[in-house]
Amino acid sequence: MQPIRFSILGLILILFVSCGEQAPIKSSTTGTESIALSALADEVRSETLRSWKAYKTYAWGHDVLAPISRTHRDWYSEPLYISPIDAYSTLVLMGFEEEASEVERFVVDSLSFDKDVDVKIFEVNIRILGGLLSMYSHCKNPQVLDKARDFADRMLPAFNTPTGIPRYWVNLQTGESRGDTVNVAEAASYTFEMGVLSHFTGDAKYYETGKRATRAVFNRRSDLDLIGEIIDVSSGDWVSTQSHICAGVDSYYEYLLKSWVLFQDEELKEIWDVSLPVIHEYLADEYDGQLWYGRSDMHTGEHVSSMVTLYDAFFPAMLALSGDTARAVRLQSTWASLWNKYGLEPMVYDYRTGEPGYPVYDLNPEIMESAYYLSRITGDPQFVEMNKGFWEDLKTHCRTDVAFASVENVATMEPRDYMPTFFFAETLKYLYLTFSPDLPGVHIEDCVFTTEAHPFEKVDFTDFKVNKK
Ligand code: DMJ
Repeated sequence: MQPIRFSILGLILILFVSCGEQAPIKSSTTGTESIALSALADEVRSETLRSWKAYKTYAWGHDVLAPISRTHRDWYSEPLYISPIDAYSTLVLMGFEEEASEVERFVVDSLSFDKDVDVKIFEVNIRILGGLLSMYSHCKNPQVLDKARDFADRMLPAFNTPTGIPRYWVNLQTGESRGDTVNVAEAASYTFEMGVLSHFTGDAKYYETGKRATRAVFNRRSDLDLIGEIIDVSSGDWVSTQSHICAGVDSYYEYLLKSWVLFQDEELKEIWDVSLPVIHEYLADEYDGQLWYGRSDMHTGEHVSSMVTLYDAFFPAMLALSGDTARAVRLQSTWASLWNKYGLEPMVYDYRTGEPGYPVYDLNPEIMESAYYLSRITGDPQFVEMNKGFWEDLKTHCRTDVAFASVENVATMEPRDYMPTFFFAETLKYLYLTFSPDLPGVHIEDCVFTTEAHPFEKVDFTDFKVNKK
């Protein structure tokens, strides 16, 4: 049982430190309902502006707003301006062009990545590189693309390992990297941002780097076609052989599918097609009348743990995007029942004991993201209703005088003095999109969203040619 203990400890540490073919969209809103929906969209929009103003008042120039003490936090010894870069695409989508332009000007005029700080390669890829690329795709300012390329070039030395899987940390100034043990999400969630950068710059090296890391993980799958959880970037040996779709693995699967949808790269589709059936065969767990995805050993396929994370609620969206609406609907109902048990979700939960493993709720988006995808793909109003309910709960338990705050414990709703950057990037965006069904050009039929919800229009990638099979 040793590997299981290690994995759960690893998971808690991770949490602390921090279109396939789609069914046509069915519209089922009546006139009155659409007025009610647009009122909700307006409310989300004005709450976003209120939170943005709080960020600007109390945390401008820094990474994150601390919404209760009304001050700021930085991830490292020097700020990298993570909240505004992450918020930009949401500000644009909601029509806050002036606020977005201010971020763009700051990025171009005042932000330098020439800083002697070690950054977490996974986190900065999805938030900073992804944010800058979506900024460029909107504003088309070549200086923004230069910033994105400069940032990616500072990330690349981390991938200089025998396996091609990046080390955990890289120093933005010296390129020195460290941390030989990474989880699968940290190992291989780079094809999307790196592919976009290759497409925009015409330089294939970025996408090739991302794909090499993805192949390195897939090529180390077991005879059952399962992958593990934690890997050594030098030896390529599995450090934890626990297989799951939870935090620490999630975006690896997400990027197989989404990179295929955006770039039409057959190789990624083939990896997804090998991976998905064994997820259903070995990880799916029918328990107490509900569908869960638990944890199994990658070599034996035996179930080893029923500890799940709220991040796993990204999976209904992926199932729906890949065409498996029936499973997506069932799984979403499992997650909704967990949310409704508390009124928010605990970050870690054991579905067999019914106890939280880690009771924090960090304003995470995944359950709302999946409700949004299902609302688009099925047209069933129950998913809009779901997001209405989640939004009500967020306002009840997380809204503060100036913005929104995470919660230390979903049983007590004790607030936590932190508003993560993905609250701007993802949570508010998916709610707004759910309540704005008629907004043109920004929904999943037209865009593919990164794991941090930065949108890229499919039409811009129809001539993607880099390193496709
Ligand atoms: C986001 O930062 C990304 O979606 C990441 O891939 C996992 N989930 C968090 C928010 O919960």
